[in-house]
Amino acid sequence: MCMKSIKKILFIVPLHIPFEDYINPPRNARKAKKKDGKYYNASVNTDLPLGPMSMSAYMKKHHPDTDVRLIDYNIKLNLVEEGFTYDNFYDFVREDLEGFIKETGFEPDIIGISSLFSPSFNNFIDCGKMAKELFPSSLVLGGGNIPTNSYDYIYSELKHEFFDALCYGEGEKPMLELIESENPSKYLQNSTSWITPKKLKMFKGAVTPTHNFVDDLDDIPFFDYDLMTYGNDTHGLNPVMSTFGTMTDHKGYHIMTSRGCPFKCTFCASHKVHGRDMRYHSLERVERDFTRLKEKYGASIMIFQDDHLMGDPERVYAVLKIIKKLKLQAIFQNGLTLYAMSHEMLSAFADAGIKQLVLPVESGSETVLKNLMKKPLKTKISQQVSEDCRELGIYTNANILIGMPGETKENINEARMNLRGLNCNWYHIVCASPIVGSEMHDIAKDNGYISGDTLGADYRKAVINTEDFSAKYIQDTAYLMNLELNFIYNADVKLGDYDLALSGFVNVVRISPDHAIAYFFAALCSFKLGIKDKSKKYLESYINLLENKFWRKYIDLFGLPILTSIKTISSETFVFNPESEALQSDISMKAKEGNRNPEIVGYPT
Ligand code: B12
Ligand code: SF4
Repeated sequence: MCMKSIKKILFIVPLHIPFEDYINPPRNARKAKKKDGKYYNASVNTDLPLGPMSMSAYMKKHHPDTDVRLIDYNIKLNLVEEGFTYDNFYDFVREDLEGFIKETGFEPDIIGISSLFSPSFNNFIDCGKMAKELFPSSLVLGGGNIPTNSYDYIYSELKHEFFDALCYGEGEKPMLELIESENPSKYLQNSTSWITPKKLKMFKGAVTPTHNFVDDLDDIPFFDYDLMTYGNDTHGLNPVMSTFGTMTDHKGYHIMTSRGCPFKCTFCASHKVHGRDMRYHSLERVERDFTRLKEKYGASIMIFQDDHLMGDPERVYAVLKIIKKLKLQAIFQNGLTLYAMSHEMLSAFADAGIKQLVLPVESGSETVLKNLMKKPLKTKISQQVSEDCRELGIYTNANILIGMPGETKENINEARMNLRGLNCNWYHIVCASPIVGSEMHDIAKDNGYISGDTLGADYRKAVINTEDFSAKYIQDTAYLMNLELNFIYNADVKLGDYDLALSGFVNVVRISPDHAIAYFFAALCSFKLGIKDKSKKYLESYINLLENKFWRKYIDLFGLPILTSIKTISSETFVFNPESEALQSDISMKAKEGNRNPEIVGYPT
């Protein structure tokens, strides 16, 4: 094929989570009932696929007649209202794609499949296989984090040669060069941005692909948001939005104003695609993009996907001014480097109307932060940021990882105890996951801490077994810490901020309608706020779940009251006393400042 004739490109975004997890959602996933009465996984993230949108814009800038389409199976599956009758993802995609061709008559010259997340690995492979079957004479390409890191595994071990080439790192320039080349096979063979099966065989696996970045990010025009032909609101169904309860509507648009991050956190693989050097869009460009998103698409929330927005603090002040000027809301999904979050900086966030921040606290143990995560962060900085946010009225969600290779049970316990005093509003406790491309993956592999197929693992599923702990221990402890920090030792309850606490618990029962412990604490807060009828209703739901084996285990562990009747509700109703040794293991906690209202939340006595 002469590439000068290439006009039609179809990007496909596979389902981000394992198909099995979509059909049979694990306990800790959000679920939604479809019309067949069955619960499906509702944790399918539908963030806008910025990679394909950026590549499309870049190619069209140079070749305006390029016809690009995009199918995002995350959105498609979220939109399925009826039940799901397919046995596997492959069959679903095949039928859907055949329908798409019939409907549009679109015959792509290139099918580019984008895969960022390890859990999507098998779906990425299914899409490649199916694309080659349906379009044998088109080029089938892969790009994103997974192909960048796993090209050798895909070609040499799995022998999946239905991918004609896999892109290494960012794809704007490699895709442009490809569509401009006279001889695509020769170009793919010679370019160091692409890995082909032939090249790998020829060099017996010893290829060293290189990044081919757009150095000045402003050379990439306004991203091709029009690719989202499902209607620009569909990604607003994104479950991620529900963690940002402070937003007043859901018109969120994803943006990335910089690329790169100089840090070397061992659990991160981002540098493999975007490199470690910072590149920024100019402030003029940022303002133009935000204005266009607001005026043309009706966007009201800018969802920042930058890896390291805080790289240049002066620029951050200017970006915040733009947000304020345009009267936009903003979400910073990836967490912001905490050492850069001085009181002055946080005040600027508050002044720009930012009401919620994700704090990448990562661990409550400084040993783990320094030695195992290589994260330049001290617990006292997290503490300060959390306190300043409270003072400024910014709601905080802290991200915590446990189960790093080398972490001991003592480290985890130390982290647990320290985090109880941190006073963030909500905690996301996840299991360290060996994501391909990260240093931690290599450590886990070299030491035999992971075995078999760990590609499907995301942070909800522990897969690392070391001399110090089993994966099951990490999975169970992560859940226990989630219950402890968000409920038993909930900072808002502790500090008497019952309104704020109640909103968190109500959010939980909305997502998990059988969450006994959330009902108990929702009842407690409603009672404290004087909303007695609501308190009674929540308590009824709690009582109805007392015989549920899963919850009873934790209810007994935390010493929550086994109520039989709720004729009269008083403070006494809510007194509880965790008796488990595990929970009492740090008696010193009860003396710590901030642990107020012990008679209500039942600290270990
Ligand atoms: C935004 C983001 C999210 C968003 C969703 C993004 C989306 N589009 O759906 C949210 C917050 C939901 C998210 C969730 C998770 N994320 Co995330 N996320 C990111 C982040 C910060 C930015 C992605 C992005 O938009 N980049 C901007 C665009 C321009 O770049 P790009 O997408 O990479 O595309 C470029 C290249 O990859 C390439 N390319 C991409 N596709 C294709 C296709 C072709 C054909 C070609 C040629 C090239 C090509 O060219 C593009 C243009 O340059 C990345 C880190 C990073 N900086 O990339 C992590 C990252 C992708 N996430 C990561 C992880 C681990 C997760 C989670 C598993 C974490 C969790 N909480 O459990 C979940 C997984 C969710 C799931 N299974 O559903 C890891 C993935 C590593 C891995 N091997 O799995 C990354 C790399 C971060 C890290 N710490 O290492 N994430
Ligand atoms: S986790 Fe964040 S701060 Fe650490 S290296 Fe990755 S992008 Fe940078």
